[in-house]
Amino acid sequence: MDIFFSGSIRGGRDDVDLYADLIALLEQHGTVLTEHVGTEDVETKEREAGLTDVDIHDQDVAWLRRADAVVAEVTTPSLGVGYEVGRAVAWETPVLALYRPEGEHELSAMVRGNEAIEVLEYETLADVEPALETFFERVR
Ligand code: 6K6
Repeated sequence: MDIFFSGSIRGGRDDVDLYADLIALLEQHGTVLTEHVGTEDVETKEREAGLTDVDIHDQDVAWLRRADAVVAEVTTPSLGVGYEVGRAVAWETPVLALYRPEGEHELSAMVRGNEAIEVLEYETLADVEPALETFFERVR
């Protein structure tokens, strides 16, 4: 099972430690293609590696196309996450969106109102674990 984890980068990195914890949970269910989303200094590292925005876009879209499932943390609004979720839906790839309602941003109607996207409202990682079990049982 190839899993694409989507989380904010230029939209804001407040949740990067949570992304790393979520990626660790996802690794129990398959191969996470986008571990870098949970890496503290991803932008610096990738700039040092000489990656352009075109490289990043093309690589991420190729991983997204290959993924069997997408899990997106959508609490911090991000254009890139919204774009990835939209493309995954268009390809009929199953999408689970994880959202913490106590955050400062209301979830977009384009996510919550999309019946092809499963939305989990949660507070802690303990709430996410059983939802992942159910989601991956359905996707497999
Ligand atoms: C930028 C310049 C040099 O290196 C970087 C690093 N940037 C990214 N690296 C990898 N994936 C990225 C990068 N920027 C965006 N993404 C993809 O978009 C990831 O798959 C995330 O899920 C999503 C985040 O979008 P923004 O709009 O919050 O950046």
